[in-house]
Amino acid sequence: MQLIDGKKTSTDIKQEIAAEVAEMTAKGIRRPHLAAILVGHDGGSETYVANKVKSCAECGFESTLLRFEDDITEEQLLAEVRKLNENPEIDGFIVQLPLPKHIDEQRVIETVDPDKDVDGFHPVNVGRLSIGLPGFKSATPAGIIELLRRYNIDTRGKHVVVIGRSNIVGKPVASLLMQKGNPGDATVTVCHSRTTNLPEITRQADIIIAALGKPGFVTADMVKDGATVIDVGTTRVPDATRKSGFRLCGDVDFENVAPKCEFITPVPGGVGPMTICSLMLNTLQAAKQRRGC
Ligand code: BQF
Repeated sequence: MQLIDGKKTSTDIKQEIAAEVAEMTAKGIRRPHLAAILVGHDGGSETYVANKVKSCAECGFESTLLRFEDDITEEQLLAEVRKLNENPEIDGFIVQLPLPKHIDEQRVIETVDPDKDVDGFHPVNVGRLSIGLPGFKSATPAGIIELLRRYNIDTRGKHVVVIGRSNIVGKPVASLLMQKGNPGDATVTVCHSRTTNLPEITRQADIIIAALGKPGFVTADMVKDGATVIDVGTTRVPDATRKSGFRLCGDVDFENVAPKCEFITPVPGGVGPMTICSLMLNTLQAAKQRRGC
């Protein structure tokens, strides 16, 4: 069993980005600038946005955090999005999800200029990804692909079983892995809450990508010997022994699954840090495009 260290890989990549930004600024080119909109005070969202702001500093980016209370109206939020679209100082921005229930997330996503959509959630970028054109790729799938690449995990001709069909992880990671190339050239099965005989399908997988958001869902009986398991789950589970009052729980029963695996990602320290790092790569790309370099 080999552990896939997403924390270390993301640190390496952030250093590579910082070196490139240092070269840019030495040439007199303005550093990348990421903005984030955070609505309300959800604990998870607060942590995720703080991770993103901290990573910007590590990469040598500028960052701006715009905070609004959860009673902001949809029209007010859309106006803020349009301001960022038009602000020439901002290379890319994100609107931290989830949003309060009275706001139509899809409408917000579709208001972001696709050229500043570093989350890769706009239908234009989703479409580009699905047909293999350049564009901003959703950060978690891009992070998973980068881990497979850096650990030389061959996906060609392999059976990948994705559990979960979200627009942000399941669907785009399935798209990327079925494309030509390596990582790519995989035979991909996408399973979800209506799949029958799920363990029968996952037992046929060379690579399992668990992205359903149910702690400990993937158990040892669902995994064949020598499989690679990528755990995308990051559920906060109450834990009185921690000073934060919770711990992060993956979708995989790590303790019992890990001994059967060739490779496995831990939670925390697996896919999560790579998600942040892909957002940084998208922001660097946005800045370079806007500066014509
Ligand atoms: C780690 C996210 C669900 C819904 C909205 C590092 C993150 C998480 C874990 C992180 C996530 C999950 C993010 C670890 C961003 C990943 O050390 O294991 C980083 O910050 N994430 C998000 O922005 O929105 C979400 C999960």
